[in-house]
Amino acid sequence: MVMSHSDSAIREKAFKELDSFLVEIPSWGFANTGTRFGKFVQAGAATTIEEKFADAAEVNRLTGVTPTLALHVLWDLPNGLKDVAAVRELEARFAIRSGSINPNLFQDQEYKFGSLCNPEAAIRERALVHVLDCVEIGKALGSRDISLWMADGSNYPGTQSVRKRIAWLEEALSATHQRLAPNQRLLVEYKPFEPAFYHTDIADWGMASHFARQAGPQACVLVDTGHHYLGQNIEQIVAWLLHTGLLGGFHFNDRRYADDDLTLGSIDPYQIFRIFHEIHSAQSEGLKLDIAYMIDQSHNLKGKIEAMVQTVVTAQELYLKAALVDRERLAELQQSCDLVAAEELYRGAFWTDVRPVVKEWREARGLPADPLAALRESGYVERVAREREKRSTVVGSYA
Ligand code: LRH
Ligand code: MN
Repeated sequence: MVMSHSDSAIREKAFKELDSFLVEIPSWGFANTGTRFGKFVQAGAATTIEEKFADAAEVNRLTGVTPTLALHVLWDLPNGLKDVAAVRELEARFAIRSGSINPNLFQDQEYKFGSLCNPEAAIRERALVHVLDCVEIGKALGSRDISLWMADGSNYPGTQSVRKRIAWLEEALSATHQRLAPNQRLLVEYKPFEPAFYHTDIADWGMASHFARQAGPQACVLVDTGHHYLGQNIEQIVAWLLHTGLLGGFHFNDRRYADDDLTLGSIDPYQIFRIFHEIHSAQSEGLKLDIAYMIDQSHNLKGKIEAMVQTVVTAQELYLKAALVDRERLAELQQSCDLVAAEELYRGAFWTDVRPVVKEWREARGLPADPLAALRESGYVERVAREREKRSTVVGSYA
């Protein structure tokens, strides 16, 4: 069903929804990334934090909804607090603010048997020092969220004490919570497996919820859409986190098999629609929500800036489709268990082509009606590829 422009009420609602929807983009999404089987280098990929801010500014110029850039500390601030002044300068030059601060507890050799859950107290201590440094970097940059994902786990049964590791992590997250500024949040990200293939210390939403509650009121749960077993009902998990007041944010991406980190909506756009529906429902029932919508993808084959713009546009469209569900009518049909009518109303919104009204919103906001076409017309990708090809820097590790 194509939305007709005459639906001024819907148009007004659409504009309001689109005005409120901001997406945070990851610095590592602009860098050369790959899999364990290799990395296909793109000449125009960003390798310096300056280039990552420049690419983020281009995405924000085209979409108008990505004012913040998620930073991964070891990759973007290798000298920690000493790099804050330089990042502040980049923020001012590119009018892009630093977003969530991501500690890196998975790269160093000493984290072979874990970081905050490592049996060796000295290694746990050093890992905690890194996380506390990230909290201070967040304060110095005015970033609200400390977004914590850990690779911690084991590969073989009997080789680690799962319960001892739970206690060590509780201790570390409480110490981290105590260090937070009043406006800061600790986002606890779960992942069922990889790189650990027997147990992962924060493997699912239940464990992440426990650690968040146990750490304190400024801790909540981050849902990476790629961090679920196939067949898991992710929107039900979102409904639970909304109900328990623990939903802090999302890492959006798509997958066919595991944590594939593909572009949002490329495999199962209906999944993201179902998630957004739970959020819009909670909001329409008066729940006060504070959700960080973030992208976490690795663009191994697609052009990195193109993939980022495509992802932001897809997120806007799916967010708006879900916002247009007639919730009042749906509640009646749910109450009367009129299954087919309820499903047709719900799915009908997903079938709705919102692209015309999103284009109208962009034009009304002085933005290019078609950001992807505008990117191609801008020649930005070709220009930075020429500029960056000249530099002879070696390509770094993950990002
Ligand atoms: C782990 C993860 C985490 C990031 C990393 C780049 O799979 O989702 O959020 O730190 O990807
Ligand atoms: Mn993630």
